[in-house]
Amino acid sequence: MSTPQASKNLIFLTILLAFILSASFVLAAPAGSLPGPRYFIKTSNPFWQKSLGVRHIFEGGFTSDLSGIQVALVKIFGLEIEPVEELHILPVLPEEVIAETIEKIIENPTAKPAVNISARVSPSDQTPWGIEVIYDNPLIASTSGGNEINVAVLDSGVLKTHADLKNRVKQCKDFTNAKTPIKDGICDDKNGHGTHVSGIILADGGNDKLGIYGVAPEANLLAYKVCGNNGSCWADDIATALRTAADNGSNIINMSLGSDNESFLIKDAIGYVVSKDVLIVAAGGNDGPYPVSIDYPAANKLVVAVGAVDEALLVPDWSSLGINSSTSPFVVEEKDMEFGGPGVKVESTWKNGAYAVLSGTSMSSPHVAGLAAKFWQAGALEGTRAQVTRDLLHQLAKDLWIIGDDNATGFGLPQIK
Ligand SMILES: [Ca+2]
Ligand SMILES: [Ca+2]
Ligand SMILES: [Ca+2]
Repeated sequence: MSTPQASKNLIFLTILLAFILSASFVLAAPAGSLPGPRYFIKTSNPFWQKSLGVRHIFEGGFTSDLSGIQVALVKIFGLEIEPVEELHILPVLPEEVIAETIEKIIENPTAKPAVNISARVSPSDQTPWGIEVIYDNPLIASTSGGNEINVAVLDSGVLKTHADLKNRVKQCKDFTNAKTPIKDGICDDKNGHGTHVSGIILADGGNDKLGIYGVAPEANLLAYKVCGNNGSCWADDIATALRTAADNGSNIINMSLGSDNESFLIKDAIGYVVSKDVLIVAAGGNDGPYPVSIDYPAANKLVVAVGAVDEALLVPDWSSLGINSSTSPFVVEEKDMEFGGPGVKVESTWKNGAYAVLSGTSMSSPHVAGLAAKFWQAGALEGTRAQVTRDLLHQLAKDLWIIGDDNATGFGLPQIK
């Protein structure tokens, strides 16, 4: 039984607690510094949402950046919390490739966004080797396809003004801003990774046709920045970007990012996205050559996982491995690698308006995503296009590595025949 005095005390304590919680939130997030660590708080009570601050609301709870004091207080009050998974973009940069990238940037002292024709820098190859093998044509001069297909790239953003991308950008959103969980019209890429990945999918050579070509140069780019400039990405921001991409008409989503552990927030979002007939393609990971080194979200069976191959179509040591050899062959299951794609010394668009050569499964995934855009079955029955496209990619795969469905390249390298 509570006496009037007891309830007065309770009200006082509640106000005091709210004050401490919000004060510690302010202290925990000084201007200019990255907040975090981030937690999922398992309650939908508005009091806690208000006191701790809401990043994103999900079923059964919400996320927030909590200070040590807040974590301690929340635990005293018996709330269940768990850390939000942190993922990373996945380029591998062997020494020789770093040298090549730096050299390329030094080579181009006008290393600024190419805003006019005089600042134009040419790629070393307009149709790099990855494009040649995907098109199965070593003499190809330009690419085509992807008209009216929307490809969302969840990455470090994009250089919207790059000559080979500026006509492709349809949407640009930032999910990493500390204060505003979704910012429209902003997707600056200070890392470069997202610009590189986007170019592999849909660079269109630019108005002057002197630039580089991606796999499907008529596709539209939805550039969703989910990773900070240091390359790390919070799972709740990714989950929100996935749902936003599906709700904004994406047909295909590329995620050249991953982590060893599965995030339940991303897993739930993938289920939603796939129910909207969207195909998700992701980098298999650069943690090889050990068994089960495949990363999530690629390891999710609803997601197309892509490992790396080099120009000789051999698998580099660092490309992650799935468990295909111990599951049913040519049936995609959890932790299976699904394809091998060009991922060693891949040239593409860069954050300075020029071009860079990078290696990693981050580069393999967009080759397959671009091919999916090219093959997207616009005429197929509503609700089945993603699966029809995925099946077609399986049928067009050229067997690589160990004969049959293998841990490094799954069905093989999908090619245009
Ligand atoms: Ca998978
Ligand atoms: Ca299998
Ligand atoms: Ca094989």
